[in-house]
Amino acid sequence: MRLEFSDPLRESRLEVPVLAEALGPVPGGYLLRGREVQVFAPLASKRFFRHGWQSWSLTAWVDLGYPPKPLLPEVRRPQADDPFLLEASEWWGSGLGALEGPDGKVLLLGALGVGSRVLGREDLLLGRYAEGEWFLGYGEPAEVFAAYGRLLPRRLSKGPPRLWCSWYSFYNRIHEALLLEVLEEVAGLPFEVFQIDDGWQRALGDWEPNERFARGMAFLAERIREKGFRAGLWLAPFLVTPDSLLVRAHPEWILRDGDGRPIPAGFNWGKPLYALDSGNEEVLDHVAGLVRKVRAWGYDYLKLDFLYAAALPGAEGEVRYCKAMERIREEAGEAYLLFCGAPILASLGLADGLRVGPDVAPYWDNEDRSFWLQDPTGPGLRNALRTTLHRLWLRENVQVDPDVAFFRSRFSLLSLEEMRLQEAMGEITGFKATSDPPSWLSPEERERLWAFLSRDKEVKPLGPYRFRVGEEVLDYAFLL
Ligand code: 9PG
Repeated sequence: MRLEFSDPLRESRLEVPVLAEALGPVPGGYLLRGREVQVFAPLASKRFFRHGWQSWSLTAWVDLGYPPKPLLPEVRRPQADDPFLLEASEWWGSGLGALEGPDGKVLLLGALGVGSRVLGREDLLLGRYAEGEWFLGYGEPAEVFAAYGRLLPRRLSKGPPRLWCSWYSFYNRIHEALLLEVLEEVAGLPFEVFQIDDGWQRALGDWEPNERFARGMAFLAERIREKGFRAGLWLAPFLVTPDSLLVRAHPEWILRDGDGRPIPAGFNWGKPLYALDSGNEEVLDHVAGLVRKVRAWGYDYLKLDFLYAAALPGAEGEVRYCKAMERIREEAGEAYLLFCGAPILASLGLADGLRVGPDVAPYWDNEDRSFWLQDPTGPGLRNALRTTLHRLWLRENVQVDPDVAFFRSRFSLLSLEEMRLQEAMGEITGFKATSDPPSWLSPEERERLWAFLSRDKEVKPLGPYRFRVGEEVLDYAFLL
């Protein structure tokens, strides 16, 4: 069958042969159905929009003239992307894919449900799916992505948060006295949330305070609320390390392959990572109990991290992921849920906030990792900005988190210009976070942080990678 896209204003017409069941036109394109759909693009495309699986996974226009490079080391693949995408010899994306024509118009094939992948070749988009519906759109990129987004689940919570998060200053070296000190420093700044990140728990899997939090987590939540903030806490509910008490108590809760071997969930902190089986009802009861516990401690902003673990081995696990996250959503009630390391499309409608890029860091790029290890998911402003920029079209569906902005020159390799690019991303998304303790800032830096938190600048898009933010024009095209 041939689908016709016409643009009456410019008198252009494109006929696209497709192999799929067509369900009819929708604004901006057509609905298709099929476990496999093939779209024969008459565009001779050089570039493919490669959409990564989860928050940290590469999302960018890639050059079809070069095959994807294998990310190294192999043990880190499960935490970088849908492992299938990283092992394929051709360019596949998660959930959607688009080809760019010579005139800059794009042809986009995107799934409306979960659990799909899209292959891109110069003249083909091939979508694979357990079952379900697809959107096929053609036209100006901003319009096509917007038309697709309108068909995806939405959950827009009240005002994106302004928060202080402990990670990008102290990493996991946090302790009670230190956080109480920072709490004194930030009191009076217009933050809404004070979020404790990784470092408070005994082990991944053992979600009780470690010896550095002697008075417990409820005590800290109370101190945080006394200062007028909401208390936020980091959890990785489906991730475990083999040395946790949980794994020793419940080895049967680990996600395993047909031969009974644990399905690898990655490697970090010098340890292999495993996933809890999100298809196991006992695991879901346990995770729901964890959410209930931290809510009872007084935390109503939860950063739920490494959520891809609940969807492994990849796209195939997304239906299971959605059920697990629905359960968490129910248990969490009114709490704000920030999903991180999370399968993107499968999180829509469930998350209040969604991290849409890799971690930032107080440096631009770690070239050893991005170049020699061919890993575009490592921490650094360059990787974070690149993927975030290519997911801004999701702003109509969920509050997108571009990760924290830096204001400090202390303990940082970032230039002022680089910091500005990240700060402006906070304005563009409305999600305003930092990890800088005010005591690390010079008076001018503190002034900038104050201004960032206390008023929103006017944002005007000037092109896909150019924005006017207040008085400033920011151009991100150089980093692509
Ligand atoms: C805490 C951090 C912060 C951060 C999250 C997440 O091994 N890894 O591949 C890996 C990736 C990301 C990562 C940590 C490890 O960062 O994005 O904001 O909460 O966890 O550990």
